Amino acid sequence: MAGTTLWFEHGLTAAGWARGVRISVADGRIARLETGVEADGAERHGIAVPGLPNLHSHAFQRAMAGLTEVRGPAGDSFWTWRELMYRFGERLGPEELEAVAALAFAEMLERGFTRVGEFHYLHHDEGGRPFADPAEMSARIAAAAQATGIGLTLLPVFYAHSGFGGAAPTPAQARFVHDPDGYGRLVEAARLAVRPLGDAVVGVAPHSLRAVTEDELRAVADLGDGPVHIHIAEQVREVDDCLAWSGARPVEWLLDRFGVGEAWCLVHATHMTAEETRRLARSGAVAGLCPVTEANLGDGIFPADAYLADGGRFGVGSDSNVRIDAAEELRMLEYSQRLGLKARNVLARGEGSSTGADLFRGALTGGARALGVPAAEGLAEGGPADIVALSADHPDLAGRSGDQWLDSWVFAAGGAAVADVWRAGEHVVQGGRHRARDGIEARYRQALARLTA
Ligand code: NGQ
Ligand code: ZN
Repeated sequence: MAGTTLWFEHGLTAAGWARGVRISVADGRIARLETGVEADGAERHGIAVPGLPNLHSHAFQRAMAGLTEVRGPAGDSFWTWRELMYRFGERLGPEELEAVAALAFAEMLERGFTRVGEFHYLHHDEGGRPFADPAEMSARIAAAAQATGIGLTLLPVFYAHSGFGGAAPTPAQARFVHDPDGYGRLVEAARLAVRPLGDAVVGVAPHSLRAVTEDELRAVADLGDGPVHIHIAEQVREVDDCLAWSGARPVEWLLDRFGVGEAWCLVHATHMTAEETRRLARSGAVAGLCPVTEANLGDGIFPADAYLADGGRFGVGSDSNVRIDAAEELRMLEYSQRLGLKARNVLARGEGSSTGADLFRGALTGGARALGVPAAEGLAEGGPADIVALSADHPDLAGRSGDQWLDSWVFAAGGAAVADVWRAGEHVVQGGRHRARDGIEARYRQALARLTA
């Protein structure tokens, strides 16, 4: 992409908002960023902001969006949803995974996300037998990332047990399971599989304290030099089971035994005491929040108010992909706090500060840390050319300026405000639509026809 030059009416740079922003792209990065300049023949666009990291996704679940909203025989919950999700996942082969992931990744780009942390655990074939290549399914995730252009932080999942204390996995979990040696081979193979992407990152992901023993967790956490992601305290039953097993709550248990720091991302640290909240905030780890999925699954409300007051870092993820929209995750995060606390502008950093803008900046830097890439609060020379252009013509953005653009994107316009997206300098979304959407959709429809036949 050498030679591409873009011009924006306004842009959020690392030094703040600027007018007349000209960006020269080389090798996927911002080689030069000038402000207060005329377009001078460069392509003209609206309001440029950095693309947001999506720190937690299970791409395959995109294909069951809307299919788990029928009431079952008694007490629908996260756990009854999980049974349906397992059943859906059982039929997905490599071709279906690639097709579904490509649609999910294209939609992430269309809605403002430019890098995804794919927490990937469908490793073995439909019968639970390992493929000849342990990274067969991981390679399909990589192929979907390549086809769409999204940045990939691949998080191969280690899964070995069905509950605390090393309980044997259930038959429905057969596709996920490794021993630590097999997992080591998977991570090696996954590193090879993502190499063609150029700027992919590979981390490690012990699934949850339910799925690993302490020794396994130590072995897995020691394996990588990248991010470590884990599901932690999403459900009240999970906290109760952990207490019954160990006498400690999940976050407490983890912080007591492991050197949880900047490399760690604790996904759905929903249920914490005030003390756990404070300790997690001070650890330097990132809380991985997935507000839309957490609402859909009835998880509970993360104590974001206290956590941010203690200096905690966070990012957002689309997780189950029942909806894919960066603005919507930030909006839902704030709205859950408003509903719980009966207050407004809960997560703004202070008086006079914009809630949408503060959430955006927080999720930008926290998300980057969680996905193992450098973080900045705006577009900057040397940074990746991962750029989202909001439409200056969208009526919800009319008459706005500065942080009001972010507030109006997050709380009013939502995803429809995203006009163009560049990822590593490639113009992947044009006029709100991924450039390969037609082919990706056709392949997705064929996969869905097979899955639902
Ligand atoms: C997952 N999803 O791995 O897809 C999980 C459900 C579990 C969320 N936690 C399975 N949202 O946690 O056991
Ligand atoms: Zn998850």
